[in-house]
Amino acid sequence: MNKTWWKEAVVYQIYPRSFKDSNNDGIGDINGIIEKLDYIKNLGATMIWLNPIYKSPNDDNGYDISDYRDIMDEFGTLEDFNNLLEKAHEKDIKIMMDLVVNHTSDEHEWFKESKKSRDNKYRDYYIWKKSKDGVAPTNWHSFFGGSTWEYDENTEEYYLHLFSKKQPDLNWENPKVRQEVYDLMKFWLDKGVDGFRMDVINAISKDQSYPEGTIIEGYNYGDGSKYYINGPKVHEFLKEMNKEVLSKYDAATVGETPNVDPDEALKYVGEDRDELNMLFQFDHMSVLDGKYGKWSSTSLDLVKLKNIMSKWQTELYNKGWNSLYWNNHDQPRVLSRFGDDTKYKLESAKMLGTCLHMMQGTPYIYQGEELGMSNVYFDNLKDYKDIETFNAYKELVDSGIFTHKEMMDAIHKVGRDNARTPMQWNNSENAGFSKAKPWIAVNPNYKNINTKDQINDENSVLNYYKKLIKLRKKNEVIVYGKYKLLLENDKNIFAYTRTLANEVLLTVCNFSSESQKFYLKNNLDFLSKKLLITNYNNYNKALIDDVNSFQLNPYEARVYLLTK
Ligand code: ISL
Ligand code: CA
Repeated sequence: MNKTWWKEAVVYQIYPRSFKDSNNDGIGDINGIIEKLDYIKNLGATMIWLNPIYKSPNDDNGYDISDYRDIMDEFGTLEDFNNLLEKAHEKDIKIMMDLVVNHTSDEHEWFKESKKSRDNKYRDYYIWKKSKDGVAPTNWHSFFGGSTWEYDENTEEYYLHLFSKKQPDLNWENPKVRQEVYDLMKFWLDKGVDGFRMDVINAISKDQSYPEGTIIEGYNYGDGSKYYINGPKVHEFLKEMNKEVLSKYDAATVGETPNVDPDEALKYVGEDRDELNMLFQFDHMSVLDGKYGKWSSTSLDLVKLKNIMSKWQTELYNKGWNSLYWNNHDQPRVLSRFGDDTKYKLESAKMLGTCLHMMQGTPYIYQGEELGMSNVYFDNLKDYKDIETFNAYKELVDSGIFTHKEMMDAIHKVGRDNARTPMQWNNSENAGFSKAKPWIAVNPNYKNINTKDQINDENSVLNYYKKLIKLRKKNEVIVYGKYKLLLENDKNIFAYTRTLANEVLLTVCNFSSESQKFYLKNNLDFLSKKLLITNYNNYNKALIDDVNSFQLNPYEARVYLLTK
């Protein structure tokens, strides 16, 4: 497997709206990020992924872009951005931008033109269709609820929007659209940005016959995803993008790709494919999904989670590169999802970090994860801000599928705003995020969970994450070692090895709130052992313990480096 800088990177994801507000208007901004570059440097991250900062009417917090070459007013100016890029580069921190090109905002100039008339020269920048038998062209259900089609009275046609109706899908069949995308990518790369995270990039190619989706139980809509996810021309388009743009720069790319399995994934990130470097798969994010997807989430089956993680570790090995993540701006906090955000919050936050960071792939840390930030439990629907949450509420409660109480419970568990409450900097008002009322309320637990307290606390989650990152930088086996799952059927312990030359890294994680016995029937052979990290103050005991058999505390994690 060839070595590259992005395989050795550690990425810190910033949701700018919620990171740091420099001018006290309640909204995080670019200058706020600049203020905190030293914090990120100190953590050890080598690249920042910025959620969208482009001009946007913010129907979906920046994922609805109205101008790809300018900055959202609330976040600052192009000059501020240039400044951020320069300052980050001075500190050897790279910047990865979000590239949202499956759709634009309906307030983008292209769409404003496109809807003027059927013969406008921008008409074909978007996907317009006539009604079929008096109804929408297909029965597809939108990611954000309702139909994927919106009728335009003026030109008497429907346009496609996989997300909100303010996010019309671009028509990638049109070579002019593709050229526009390549040009705007070059605009940012020429400025010096170091890569792109590509929003729902596996949805850009639609089946041109626009078939009906199979009816989803409980809904009046059909699931059309197989006609637009991993669609017929997606690889042709990405190869073209690679040839026209990416091949000319040393940029890192990660595609956001719901609904891919490793075989499909390798078509995007196979080292011989000339498409993308990495992708975000969602198998582990949907492991708790029930009848109504994430909204009917169940409790964790660790064996299932281990199988998913291991499948990706094994099947991409030597062929493509994984991205490693537990959190992002769309997901609930992992501490609340797979850990324990009450009694064992420190232990389980560190354990989860260990379990992920010792795997193969580029780790992505979502702001606040390094503190053990957890889900927020607002009582009032009005305190939420996310369009997905509101639309799902409408769809599921108004139809009688969920009661108000059931839906609020679901929002507490999986709503996207769990990730979007302000970053917790200190225990002063608004968690030190802003002196003004933040755009979304802070999580009241900021008094106990914040960077200021954690920086000086040896035992903090923050200092533990720092160590995890340092270990990765020091030990090649963590980056490149070959993965093997141990104790496949154990319901509580997630254990695996990574092997490179004569080194074996052994990671053992207890996912339960009970003490557990770790025991390997097939003993690992080694000449010497070193304990690299553990989340309990039991260093001496752990060193004396037999690595093939020992007792684990609740949520304990240990990593040994064995030399053969
Ligand atoms: O958030 C999800 C599940 O709760 C996903 O279905 C998500 O909508 C999907 O992964 C696409 O996400 C991306 O594109 C969206 C945007 O709202 C998300 O924030 C973004 O990550 C539309 O641009
Ligand atoms: Ca601000």
